[in-house]
Amino acid sequence: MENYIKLVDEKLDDYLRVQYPESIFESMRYTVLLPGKRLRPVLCLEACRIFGGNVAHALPAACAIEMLHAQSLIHDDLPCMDNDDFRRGKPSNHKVFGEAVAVLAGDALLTFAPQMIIENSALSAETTLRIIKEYCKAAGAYGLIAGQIVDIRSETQLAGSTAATLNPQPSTLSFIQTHKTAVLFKLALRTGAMAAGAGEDKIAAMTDLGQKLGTAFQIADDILDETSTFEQMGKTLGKDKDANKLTAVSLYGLEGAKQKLHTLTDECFAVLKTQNIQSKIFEKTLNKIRI
Ligand code: GRG
Repeated sequence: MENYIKLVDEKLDDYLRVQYPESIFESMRYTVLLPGKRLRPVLCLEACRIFGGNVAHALPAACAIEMLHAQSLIHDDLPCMDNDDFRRGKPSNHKVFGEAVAVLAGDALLTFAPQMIIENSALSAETTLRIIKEYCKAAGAYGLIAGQIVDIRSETQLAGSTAATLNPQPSTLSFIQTHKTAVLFKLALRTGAMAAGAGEDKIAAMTDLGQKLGTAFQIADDILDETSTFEQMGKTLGKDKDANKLTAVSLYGLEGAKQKLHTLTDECFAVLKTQNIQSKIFEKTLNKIRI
């Protein structure tokens, strides 16, 4: 895991060298290079290794997915979205660089990331095109943006009421979990498998794993928002409850959410077993999420 993180950090540092106009590169570098967990690129590289690929060939796409993730964090923290002052233990991007630069840094990352995928000459044109298609779907109105808009809308609908009195639908929560969070886990795992030239059955297994793992991860994040500390999470906590957000905790309660989390992580372990995948990294990730 540490080796992958080092590879990713060095490559990101290299990709994001500061040049004119400095302010945009400094703002992009700031959030990307803060010490996040690097979960998505690590899963991408590990999927590539598992299916017999050369990890170096998946590295540009793994970094691109981390850039897309960082972009979503920068925009999510803006006052017009979740209005968060802290991220990864430090002031949010817009708190340091101002809102205009933070918006542009997010936009720049969103477009810089696929450029890195396209410029990777180690993969065939066909594989590159397929990964780019997946990237665009995951980032746009079929993916992250869809998740974010339903998340914001659910918050507005719940304002002034409680989750219980409004009886929000599990299907709405599931849409948010799938599109806001699981989408990048699926993208990472599928991309790693594609870079390794894995067969369609293996790529489909990564979709299944990514959906379950990503949903479990979002539920764990919802639980930790109520039970963790700033030091552990690096962001302001308790905001979901304050904002009356639709989360696994608001819908099912803390215990109910934990049960769902454990069921999902059990299902992830079952996918690994059925697929005969031996991966200490996947196991470690699942055990960490299980809280
Ligand atoms: C793609 C154009 C475009 C817009 C993005 C703002 C937005 C639309 C989507 C929000 C997506 C979002 C912030 C989802 C939350 C997912 C989540 C639990 C993130 C935290 O991930 P960690 O814990 O973070 O892996 P680190 O900092 O460790 O990388």
